[in-house]
Amino acid sequence: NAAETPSPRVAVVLFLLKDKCVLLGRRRSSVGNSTFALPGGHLEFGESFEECAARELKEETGMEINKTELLTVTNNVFLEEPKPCHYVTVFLRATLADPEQMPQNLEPEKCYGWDWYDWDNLPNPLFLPLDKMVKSGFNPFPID
Ligand code: 8DG
Ligand code: MG
Ligand code: MG
Repeated sequence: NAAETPSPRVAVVLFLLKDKCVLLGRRRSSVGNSTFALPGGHLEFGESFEECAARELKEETGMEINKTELLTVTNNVFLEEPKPCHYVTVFLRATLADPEQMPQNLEPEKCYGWDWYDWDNLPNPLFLPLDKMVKSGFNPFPID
């Protein structure tokens, strides 16, 4: 029954890099509630990945980005959640347009708050798609 069969959706999420840190927020959601996750959300019709990342970061934190680059894509199936869902998740990285900008929690119904976390000392628990990447040895920082 097509009306009851859910479809995979595209999500775009952002490693916002600042020195050795990334921006994470603790989710308030039926999917991954209370876990630490990247800023991001659903790709809208007609949008580029870069536009989506910039829009979601602005909506969620008020901040603006520079130098957005595509990193990788993962397939994330959440069958155990109250509302089963499937995301093709596109990961980008960027830096702040103004390094002095501070994150505001502009969607407090979806997030307990944003903060910078040292990549070598990430908080727990991480949202499962991010946790899998970290455990596989993925590193979002450019090699210099
Ligand atoms: P929107 O209505 O603003 O478009 O969406 P949102 O409310 O911001 O959605 P979201 O849950 O933040 O992101 C959409 C999906 O993206 C989420 O349900 C699962 C997937 N996703 C991952 N990894 C991550 C991640 O690290 N952070 C976020 N925010 N979403 C992620 O697979
Ligand atoms: Mg959003
Ligand atoms: Mg979001």
